Amino acid sequence: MIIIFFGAPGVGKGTQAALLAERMGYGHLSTGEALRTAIAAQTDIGKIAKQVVDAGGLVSDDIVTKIVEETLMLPKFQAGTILDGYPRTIGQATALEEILRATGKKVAVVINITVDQETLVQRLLLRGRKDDNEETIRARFAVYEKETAPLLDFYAKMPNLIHTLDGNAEVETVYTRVKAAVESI
Ligand code: B4P
Repeated sequence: MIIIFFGAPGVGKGTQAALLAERMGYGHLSTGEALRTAIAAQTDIGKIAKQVVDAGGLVSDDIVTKIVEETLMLPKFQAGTILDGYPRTIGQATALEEILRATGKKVAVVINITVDQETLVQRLLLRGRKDDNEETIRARFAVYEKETAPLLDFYAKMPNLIHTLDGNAEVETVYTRVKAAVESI
């Protein structure tokens, strides 16, 4: 089962994906986390990704898709797979379809979490990660609108795939909505 967590920066994709993975025993891949790990370890990918992530841009489709392809083969990901923050472009979504076709798998649900933008800015400033300053946050929102939001049209062509839920509530309340979406598959 492939579950995609979708939404603007800070809607809680990572928070909800981690809870679902822990409670359901599924594999959890956050491409953002994978890139931050590569940056900290100063690997070749990390060196390329650092400036892009710090500026709020998107790392190239080839790099993130390679990370996804390798991770999906791990045993932990066979019972269930949670993709958190991937795909983020039409190119990534198309690449994912190809990877899944080759392994006979399909996306089961796209969980689209929504929260108004000003609440998100406050959340991210509070989180205070290196890429959570106001200028970078605004850049990430602009990238989201231009590159990532159009993916909703991409997945809307596949019947009943998108479950949109309100992420503007306490973490456990949002989780009950996430769980209901997964159980409705
Ligand atoms: P990500 O790591 O995916 O981070 P994000 O979108 O900013 O946050 P997320 O939605 O996961 O929010 P979270 O749960 O942490 O991306 C970081 C960067 O990596 C990108 O800008 C890009 O450069 C790069 N990248 C990642 N994937 C890529 C890809 N596929 N292609 C290219 N580049 C890629 O929650 C945010 C905060 O809110 C936390 O502090 C949390 O505690 C809080 N929070 C969560 N839920 C809450 C709730 N219900 N109420 C109040 N606070 C809440």
